[in-house]
Amino acid sequence: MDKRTFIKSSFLGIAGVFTLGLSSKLKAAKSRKKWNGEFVLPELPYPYDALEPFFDSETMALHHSKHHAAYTNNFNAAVKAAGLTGKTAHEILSEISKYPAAIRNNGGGYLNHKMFWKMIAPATGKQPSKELVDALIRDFGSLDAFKEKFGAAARTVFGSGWAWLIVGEDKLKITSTSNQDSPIMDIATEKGVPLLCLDVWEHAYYLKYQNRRPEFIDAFWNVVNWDFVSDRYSKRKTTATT
Ligand code: MN3
Repeated sequence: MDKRTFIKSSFLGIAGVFTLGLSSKLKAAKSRKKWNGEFVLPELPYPYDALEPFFDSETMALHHSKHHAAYTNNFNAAVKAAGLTGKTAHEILSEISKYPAAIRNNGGGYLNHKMFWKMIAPATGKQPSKELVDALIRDFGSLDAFKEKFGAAARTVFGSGWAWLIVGEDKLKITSTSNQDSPIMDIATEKGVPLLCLDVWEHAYYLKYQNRRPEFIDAFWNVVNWDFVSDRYSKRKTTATT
């Protein structure tokens, strides 16, 4: 082998190794797309201070990085212990009557917060779509009457829980749940597809609003992500799959 051929073949050898390395990396990336059954704390679609002054930065940071993170970790542990790995959160919650309390509480906490973060967003002053407004007028009388009724449901949750706007079988409904229960659970008295929810656990508002839950509920209307909620209504989406 002369010097030139040697250099050429060495170069091809290096290029070959490089190409092989790249293609195995691509294969690995493709195989990663298959879900491994582990629930992951979702990133917030906005910074912690983006909902100021309505929802304060410190509450948002603790609520997401501590509370929601704990529900997520505990849900993973409970799912593993019960041998349910591979089922989606929606699948598990829709047959929650079969499972232990740790799955009900932490699975609800995991999925409720995952929905909640998407249903709120930095204030834009936007309103619901015409299609959704028409449905709210049909079922509650007016947009203001809907807000009043939803607010009343949120104010009157005794202790910890959530207020919900759901798509029921034939119309929109307002309901509330205790603890981390949700309208997608088979044990719910009012079942339906959630369009909008509000967390009224004290951890959601106490740092800024202390015992003034009604003020927190009033502030909530400024940060409702009506684009997302209207889109959910137009597609009648079921809840997130994981
Ligand atoms: Mn919470």
